[in-house]
Amino acid sequence: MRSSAAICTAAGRPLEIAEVMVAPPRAGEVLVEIDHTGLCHTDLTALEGANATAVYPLIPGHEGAGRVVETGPGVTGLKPGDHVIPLYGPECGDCAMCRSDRTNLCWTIKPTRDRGVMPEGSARFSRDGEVIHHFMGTSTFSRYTVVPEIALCRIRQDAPLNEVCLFGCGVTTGVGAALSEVRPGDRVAVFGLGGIGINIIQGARIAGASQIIGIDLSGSKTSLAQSYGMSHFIRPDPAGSDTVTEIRDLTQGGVDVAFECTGVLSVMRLALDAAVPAWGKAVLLGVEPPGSTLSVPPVQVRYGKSLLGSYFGGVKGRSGLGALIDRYMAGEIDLKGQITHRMPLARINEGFDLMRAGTSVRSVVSLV
Ligand code: CXF
Ligand code: ZN
Repeated sequence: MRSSAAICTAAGRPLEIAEVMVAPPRAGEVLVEIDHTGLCHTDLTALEGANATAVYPLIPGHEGAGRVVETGPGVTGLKPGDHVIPLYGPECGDCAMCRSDRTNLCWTIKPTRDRGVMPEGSARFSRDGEVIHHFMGTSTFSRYTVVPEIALCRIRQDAPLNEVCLFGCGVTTGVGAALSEVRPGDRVAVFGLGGIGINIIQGARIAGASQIIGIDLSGSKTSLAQSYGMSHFIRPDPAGSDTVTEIRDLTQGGVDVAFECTGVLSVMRLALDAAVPAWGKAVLLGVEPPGSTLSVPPVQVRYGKSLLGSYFGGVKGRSGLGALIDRYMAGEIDLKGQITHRMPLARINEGFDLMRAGTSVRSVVSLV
């Protein structure tokens, strides 16, 4: 079938809005009509040639919500009309990772996903006979996309697709990480107040943190961060200020949990240093430049600090996302405040301009 889509033809080019052909779903696959999609910084890495899994030309997008149009042979858990969120991290349900409660990762289809094709080995998108690759297994910048059944979470029908698309990445990543790492009364630091950082603040408040310190070089997100629960803000002055000392002074010695959402190695080290001795945790979310290594004083770890990471908020995509969406529907999680811009697919490049300029938190694009 025909579908309008935003295509990234090569690194460094603006997205091309064009019609593509979408082939029918094969075994275990599902054709989904995307209703709305958010724009995430990881999509920008594909546009800029900084994503190792980007195979050009490709259709980006991984923060969408839509409805099932058609199921391929062997699909048993979904039917046309079901509302779904595509998952860049699938849940097959029977690999060692899925069977373990220690991780939410599932690598069953990672090799093909990271080559821009379906698990069977080929792409469903084409234009004038040329193959167009998938991105992150989701390609939500196409009105119609094909996704493996194991990478789709069925959601309640009353959840508004033009908002809950954010659970496809940013909200789940941030709120989920905070809910799994923060205990009531904890003092928390969040380095980087972008789309992930502000959702960590929101999650830390829900988890009952007593103090939430936000740290960012720009002051543009402070009022949103405050409305989500930030109690203190530090804007480091690159020439001189000592952020770690400031955090220790505010917290009588350090935070229980420090979240790193910038991907800058020196900030990762600050997060570990800002964690309280003996039990403080530094949780890494930001993506480092390829091949980087981090240097840490082992004594901090020997005396009890931990350095850990978080992926998709620790949420198992198909079995765990529904509970988080229920908390949104119950009014516990806010989405509206972070949707700073809305636009149709035809204007998606403006959304990325806003992201580059740091003016937006989340832009949501309508495909219908
Ligand atoms: C992201 C989530 C935020 C941290 C970097 C990886 N995943 C998808 O965009
Ligand atoms: Zn993302």
